[in-house]
Amino acid sequence: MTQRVSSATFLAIDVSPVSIVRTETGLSKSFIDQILRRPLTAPLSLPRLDNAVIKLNFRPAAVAAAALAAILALSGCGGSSSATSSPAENPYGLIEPGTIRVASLGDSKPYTFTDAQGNFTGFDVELFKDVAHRAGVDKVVFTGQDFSGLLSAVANGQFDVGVAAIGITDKRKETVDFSSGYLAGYLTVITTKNSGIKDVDGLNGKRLGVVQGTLQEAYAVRNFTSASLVRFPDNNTAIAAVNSGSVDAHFLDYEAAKAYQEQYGLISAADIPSFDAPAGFAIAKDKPAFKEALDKGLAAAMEDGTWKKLYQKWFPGSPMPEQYLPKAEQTATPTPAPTASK
Ligand code: SNW
Repeated sequence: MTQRVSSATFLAIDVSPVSIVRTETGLSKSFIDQILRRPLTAPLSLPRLDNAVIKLNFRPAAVAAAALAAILALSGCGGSSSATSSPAENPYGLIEPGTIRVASLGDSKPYTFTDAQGNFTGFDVELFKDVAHRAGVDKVVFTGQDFSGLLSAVANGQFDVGVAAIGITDKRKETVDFSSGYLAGYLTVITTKNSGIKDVDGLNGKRLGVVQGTLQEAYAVRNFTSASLVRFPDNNTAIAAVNSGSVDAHFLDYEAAKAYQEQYGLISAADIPSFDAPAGFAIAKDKPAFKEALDKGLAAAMEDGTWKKLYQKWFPGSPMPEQYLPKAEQTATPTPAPTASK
């Protein structure tokens, strides 16, 4: 997908006094004159100046800057290039056509994390790249965020998608759309070997870490009312606090908990099912074509065994949720149709 197809069109303006010296944009001089004189905030419908490059010979600078800002804003030339590209060039409405910008996490191993070279990898990362490829996009750029800011960053257009084991909930659907689900598992409390915490009752009166904005935080607020919650921006900070003893336990996703247990000799005190909130890719609400392409890619990755291969690679030994396996491998018998009453 290319960003710009035709050669640039030039518009030169001398704004002292405000007058148009030359226009090749197809807009009449009087129309542009009108733009330059009107309040910058008033609405106006203007033909889009796709591919236009605007040159100003400005005197004084402030007037010129204001005039340029007005024209760029009105013509859709100044912002992200998606505003100027046609649906054919940018069918998914991406911030930059041909590139998917992903908001993610650098410390949620093995879901999403950065390796020794600083590259994003993990189950969610590899699955997303595979799905993006099926949707025709191979350029996928991951950026680490705090979890708490991730969904709003997607919603306000800083990223095309959020990928970070993000559980689909009705509450979150108020902010973003989600692809179909691709992972369902547990939320886990981990602690040190000698904390004495053996189950959820053991959390009474203890300091429990949660990452801000997570389902763990919401669950703990509702259910661990006798624990003191300590909110962290990310898992690494929370685990450092567990290791230093400033909190007694941390509540996070099952597989990430497992990785930290192996790394620091921590133990699991409780696993809480979160199957009602399977993880999905978070997408801004106004991108139905993008969502459709991701859903189609996900379904194909599940049906041809790619999902299963990635699951076994990143979560070895973990129980496999059957609903994402190829249909032929799903053993669960469907609920029988209701029979006539006795
Ligand atoms: O709800 C689970 C889902 O069932 C699966 O186990 C993957 O994790 C979840 O989506 C929960 N994840 C948390 C959340 O959505 C934390 C995400 C994170 O720390 N990256 O809030």
